[in-house]
Amino acid sequence: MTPAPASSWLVRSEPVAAAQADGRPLVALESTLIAHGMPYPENVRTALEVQALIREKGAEPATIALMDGRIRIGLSDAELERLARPGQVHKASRRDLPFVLASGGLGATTVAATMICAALAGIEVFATGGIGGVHRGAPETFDISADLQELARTSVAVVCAGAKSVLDIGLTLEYLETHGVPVLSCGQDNFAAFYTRDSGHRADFRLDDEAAQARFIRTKWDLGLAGGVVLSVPVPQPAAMPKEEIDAITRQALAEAREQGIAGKAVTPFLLSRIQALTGGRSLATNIALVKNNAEIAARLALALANTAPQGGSA
Ligand code: PSU
Ligand code: MN
Repeated sequence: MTPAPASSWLVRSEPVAAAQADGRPLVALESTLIAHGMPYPENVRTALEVQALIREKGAEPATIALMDGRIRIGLSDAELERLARPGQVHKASRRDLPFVLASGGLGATTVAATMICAALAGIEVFATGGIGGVHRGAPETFDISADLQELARTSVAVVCAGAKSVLDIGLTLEYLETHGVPVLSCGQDNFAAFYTRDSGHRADFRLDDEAAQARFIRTKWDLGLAGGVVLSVPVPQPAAMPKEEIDAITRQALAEAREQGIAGKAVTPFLLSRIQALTGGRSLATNIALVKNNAEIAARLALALANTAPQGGSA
């Protein structure tokens, strides 16, 4: 049997379909950070605010999730609410996509799965909070997020506040280098560390303005170098957390995860919620601030990319 085209699994919301028909730039948004990264109701409030910020900048937001056996590109407010309420929502990465779609369940897409769906829908730019990465202790646990392999193969630019310090950021950057994924930084030389601005590791290339970022990305894809690009944006200064405090809390959350035998895809949501509890909600405020900031930068990049024709070398 001839398989159905992958695009037949997609259902676009009306605003997304209209934006694509008019050739307006889009920014994809993930849903795992809504369903598994933040508590209700801050999660749905943030998701709505992020969408509004992208619209203000002249791009169209496309929040991606799995519903009723279809990949949904763009959600109504009621659908966002459904995803955000505590309940049975699958955390869906590349591995989980067929299960959630075939069973018709409700699925929140990770960075990896959102990249897959965005690429299928023809969306080049995606804004999130932080990417998954190589976990501390990975040499024993083999816990390396599928986000990194996805960045190696799927051509979407991912705007993020770096990777959380619960991860081994040095090894995460090594892994990305091995797989040919460029890490751009905006506004500073170093890769960001999510709750704090500076991971202590240099990004590969610093490109502060969106026209330069767009030229870089267009050149990569024009060359046939498939795969993603990471654009690291540090959390705005007033919202950043003190490094010593977040480091101590991270160590405690990691120890609790180990003691309780948390493994597999439960690790990241567990650590996030423990850090939120241990900081008395202050890490949540930081998380919200950085996601909003990333959305604005992503909207600017989407507009710039839409105006960046294929580069070509000089003859
Ligand atoms: N980082 C965050 N918040 C999140 C996540 C990452 O700051 O909610 C989510 C993203 O969806 C990311 C996923 O793709 O966690 C990574 O999970 P894992 O480590 O299981 O691949
Ligand atoms: Mn993992």
